[in-house]
Amino acid sequence: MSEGVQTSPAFAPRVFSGIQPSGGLTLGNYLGAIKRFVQMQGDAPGETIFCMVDMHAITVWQDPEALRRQTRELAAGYIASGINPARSILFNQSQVAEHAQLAWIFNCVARMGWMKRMTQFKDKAGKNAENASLGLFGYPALMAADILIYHATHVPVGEDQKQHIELTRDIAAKFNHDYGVDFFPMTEPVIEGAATRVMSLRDGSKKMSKSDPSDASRINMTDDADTIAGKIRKAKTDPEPLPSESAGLKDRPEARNLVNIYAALADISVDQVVSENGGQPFSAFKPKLSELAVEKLAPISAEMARLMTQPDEIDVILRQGATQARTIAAPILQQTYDIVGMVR
Ligand code: AQP
Repeated sequence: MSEGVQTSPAFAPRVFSGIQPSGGLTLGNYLGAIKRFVQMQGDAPGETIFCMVDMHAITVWQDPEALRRQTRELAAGYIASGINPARSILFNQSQVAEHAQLAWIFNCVARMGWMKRMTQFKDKAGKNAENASLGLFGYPALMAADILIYHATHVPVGEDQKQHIELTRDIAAKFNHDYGVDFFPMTEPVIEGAATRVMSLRDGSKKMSKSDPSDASRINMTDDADTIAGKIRKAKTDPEPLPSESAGLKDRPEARNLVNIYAALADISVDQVVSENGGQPFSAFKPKLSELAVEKLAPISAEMARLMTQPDEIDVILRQGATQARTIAAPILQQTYDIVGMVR
């Protein structure tokens, strides 16, 4: 079991997480999410459920053909990284209608003021919030439904999703309170490791993101060795050599980011990275980081490419996963409807 996972006595432990097929997978998604999903698949005592959240992706414009390709490529990324459809439930969100059905109930539980405080909405809507989709505003209610339709107790995520998990708990608590039940669990976020917030290679104050207009800001899981090496060579740093202690990374966001990435890829601590490389200039550290990144990512991207030659097989896996997911989700939705007072 992963370090941060403590089970609630009232609810059986169950892990859920999702990723948007809103672009190609990045190193941030891999280190902050998928790599840890794979660890939890091996360690967690209950079911592990992983999703391609295509309904979240369309909260901003997605070209239909690109969305289909990105959904299959994300499934290939999960499988190539080690998610085994025989051990975890793997599917795309739109095939399990219960997510959207529970989201409607939660739209009626959550308050406008809660949504207005969400930093992801403010970041994504930018200055033109009036023109953002209603779906983007309601994104956290759908995310709460993704989690709670399985009574998931633990959600591994990157740091950026912490606020949304807190909102999920607020929605669960208000639903339980309003209807006088103890029906939805207080889900725990699991935010662990050296790379819970991988930053842009061009700007240490911005998160590495699939939708960043600059391709140089991120490492894509499909990048080849030369592209990875080129992006790391050009990654922004400062002129100082690496410190010998992790405290020396304070106020050096770009340096800290590269060290964190190294630690997460090598499965060692940040302290170990700096103690082994302290005093070196970045011109010496960057080639080491490139070599490590290529060693870890090349087998995954080769397997993704192989899986993408068989899209029909990916679709079969997703349909089977959706059927399994529905066996858990459908009774929970029916019980929710009963609690709310819907006649059936
Ligand atoms: N830079 C990151 N560092 C660590 N974890 C990250 N995650 C995303 N970026 C980083 C984690 O990946 C999971 C899936 O994220 P998502 O696709 O649902 O949405 P996101 O967080 O908005 O990711 P992107 O890449 O920034 O997508 P776009 O550009 O479409 O918005 C989550 O667990 C997230 O924490």
